[in-house]
Amino acid sequence: MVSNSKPLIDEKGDASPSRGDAPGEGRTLLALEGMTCASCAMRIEKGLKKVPGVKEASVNLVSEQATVLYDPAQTSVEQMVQKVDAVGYKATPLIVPVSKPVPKETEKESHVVLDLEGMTCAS
Ligand SMILES: [Cu+2]
Repeated sequence: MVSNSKPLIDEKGDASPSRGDAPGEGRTLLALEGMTCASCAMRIEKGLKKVPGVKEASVNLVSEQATVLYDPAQTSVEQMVQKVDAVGYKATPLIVPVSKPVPKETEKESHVVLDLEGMTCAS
């Protein structure tokens, strides 16, 4: 029953970075590039709000960041990034979902990539 044909993205958001939110809600922060004025910010904000599953989006022109509240069962950060791209800007997720695709090739390399989970702050 899922309209999304890509099965790989993320598990249902149970590991949402923000505790205390209602179940089925995810929050993400996107770093934005290419905005020059308030109407750029508006355009991105409108675009994000059109993504099915996005409940709330707010774009900060000064910090060049977008805060998005969404339903992880309906959408993913990938789709938000693609939407921002579609309206002509660049977005980079600052809070990456737990299951980021790690290329298998790294296993053959001599160094090890540690996938750290559960971190909430810098200390
Ligand atoms: Cu503009």
